[in-house]
Amino acid sequence: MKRRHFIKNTSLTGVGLAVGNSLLACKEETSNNNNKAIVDLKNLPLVIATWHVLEATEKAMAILRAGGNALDAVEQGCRIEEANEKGQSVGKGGLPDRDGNVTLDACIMDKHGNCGAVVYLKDITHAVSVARKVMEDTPHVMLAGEGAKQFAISNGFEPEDLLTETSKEAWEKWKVEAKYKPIINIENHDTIGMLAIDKNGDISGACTTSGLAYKMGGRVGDSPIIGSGLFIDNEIGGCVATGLGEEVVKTVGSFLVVELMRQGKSPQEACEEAISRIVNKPNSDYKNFQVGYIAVNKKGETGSYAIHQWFSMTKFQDGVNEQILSDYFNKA
Ligand code: SD4
Repeated sequence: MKRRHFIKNTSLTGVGLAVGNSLLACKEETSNNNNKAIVDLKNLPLVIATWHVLEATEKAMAILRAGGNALDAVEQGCRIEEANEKGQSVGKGGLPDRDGNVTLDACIMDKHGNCGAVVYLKDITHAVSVARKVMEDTPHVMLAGEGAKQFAISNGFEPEDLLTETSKEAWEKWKVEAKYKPIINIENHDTIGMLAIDKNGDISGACTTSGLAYKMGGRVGDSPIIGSGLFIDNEIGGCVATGLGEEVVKTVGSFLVVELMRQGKSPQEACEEAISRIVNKPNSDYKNFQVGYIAVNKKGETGSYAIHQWFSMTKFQDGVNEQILSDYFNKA
């Protein structure tokens, strides 16, 4: 059940270009099981993303401010980091697997609950856009490997070598000892998960990554798995994850956060509870890996939480685009 009330606010007329204001102040009541949210759309649009990605959120906000929808915003925002060769965890310039192959995972989800994903995609920079094509132009939700690549090429994506000189050098250095050990906040940095709410109050999200550096050939993480790396429920909110994907998958992290918000938790409380499910497992090895979540609810409230220090969220709302350091569990 969903009811909408549009209240014309004449005092805002004429300042429609001002950041954070909309010509119509709009209230929306959503009700779903136990949760009821009164949405005040004057705080919108907003965009949040994992880590320090000010250019990506800037791009997404430009689309939202121009009246674009949340789906276009998250896709275009993620593409900024995919094209950024300096980011070694996403798109072009991503660190390779043990055999020197850069393989990408990405997914996207819209306000209707539609989703698309690609896994183990080689030679195509904009994995998030291929994921969107899977969602919109195929009867499937996920394409893998060679099939995903051929689908991308047949849709006009140009194949290119994603392994840059810098990432190749790092891999060659790694091969000397060839020890696989995820390093907290280092090899995870820059994987991008993004959530946006547009001026209509509709939510979309996307997630794109080259996955963990020096992973086994064929390994797929949480990022392209709907419910783990990303989940959107337009009645409730959205969540994206970053960090050691295996641990996120084991707790179906992003779906868990959204369901906790449905039960009435704030985005911050929901992210904290999802992290506690990981660290409180018997024999959890959490001291040796990082997981971080960011979340937004239908009211435009946000939260972020991680196991370890130095995880951050980039948030663009009310004209302010800023990096916000997350609170974290491991304070010992
Ligand atoms: C993965 N979760 O492949 C990804 C990596 C990541 O920030 O998010 N890094 O496990």
